[in-house]
Amino acid sequence: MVAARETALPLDLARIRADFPVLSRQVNGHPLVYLDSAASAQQPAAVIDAVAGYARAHHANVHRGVHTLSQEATALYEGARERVRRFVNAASVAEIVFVRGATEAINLVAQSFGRPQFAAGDEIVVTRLEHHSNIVPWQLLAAETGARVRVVPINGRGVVDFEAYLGLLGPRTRLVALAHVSNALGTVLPVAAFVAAARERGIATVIDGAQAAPHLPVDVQAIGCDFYAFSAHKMYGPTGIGVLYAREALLAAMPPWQGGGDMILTVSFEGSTWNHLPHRFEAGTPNIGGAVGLGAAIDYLGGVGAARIAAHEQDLLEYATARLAGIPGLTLVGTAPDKSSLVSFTVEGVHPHDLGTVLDSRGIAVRTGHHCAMPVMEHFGVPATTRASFGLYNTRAEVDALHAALGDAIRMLR
Ligand code: 7TS
Repeated sequence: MVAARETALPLDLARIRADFPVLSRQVNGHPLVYLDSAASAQQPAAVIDAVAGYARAHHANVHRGVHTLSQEATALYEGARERVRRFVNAASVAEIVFVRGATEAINLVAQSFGRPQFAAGDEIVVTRLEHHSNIVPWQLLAAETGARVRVVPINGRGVVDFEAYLGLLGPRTRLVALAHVSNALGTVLPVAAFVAAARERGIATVIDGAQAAPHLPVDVQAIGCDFYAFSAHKMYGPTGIGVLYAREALLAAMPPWQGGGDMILTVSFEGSTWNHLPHRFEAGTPNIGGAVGLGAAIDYLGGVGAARIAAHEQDLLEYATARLAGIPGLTLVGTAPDKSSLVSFTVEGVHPHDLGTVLDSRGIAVRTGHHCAMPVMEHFGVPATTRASFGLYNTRAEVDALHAALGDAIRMLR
């Protein structure tokens, strides 16, 4: 992918790992092997220090403050917005709305873009591999408006059926919502092609980029989408902060979704007027420290380099795939040709939760369960999988540790 186009020098993993304080801790008497970055990635000292530095020296409420600290806090907060704009290549900071995370971003689109416009019989198209946060907000919207959610199928490898998708786009389709990368399967979707087909038909597009932002370069203008959602905590930033990118023309026409301070220009009992974009969509005191941390995470990722990160993670993915495929009774769930850095699997005769517990006793953190993607589990006929997901700090040696521990755990549990 990108790594192939650019020269990607290998990462200096010892240096990278030293940037992440938590990676030096022991868990249950073993060095931590953190393979759950798809749920929440660890934070480098640069992020931790940026958040603490803000709290120590600059904290105050943002906007409308004449005093020095308020102006510093505002500059830091708005500086983070500009970093996000550059990170996703948005045309303007007016298109960058800070939210709690991907979940809130998608709910904002459903409630503020969808609810006022959609009517009975309108259709919302999602794919079968979506995280619940890109399904349930549309179901809620459908219940409120009489619209219908239609589902694009996936195949046995976890690839979304593009022909079936085209077949679902009809005169009543108002919106398409799809993941850039699947959290349960790792599938990378060719989102630009999906978006182009929707745009040709005048259909709005929402991309759930929660699993893409940490791993792939994101260019919202190249993708061509109307909305793009992601969370800081999956890209080495803090929890409680995320981003909705929204095309300015659409955002300008959307009613506010929450009312309160900061989103207004004037308030009177005769009626209120709304603030400029993007502040109209940020009611109340925002997560200022979180935004500062997200800005630091973006700087950190930029310092390491997207191409080098992608190359390293692809290497880990290929290595892990080959090693795990050699374990008798282990079945990989999600084998798309274009995959991001995680392996999801089942082991015959062993429950994922038992497996996860034994791995934890060896200091290895994996996630087990339905990964908030129950329709994916249903498709593959499994209640749950074990998922090992990789970040830029993981090593082949950690994959070896996983492999060895899996062998022992399977012998113990069968
Ligand atoms: N979309 C995708 C594709 C995700 O993977 C997640 C979280 C979300 C949306 C929601 O993000 P949030 O930050 O708003 O919660 N995924 C996972 C996961 O795979 N394991 O734990 C959370």
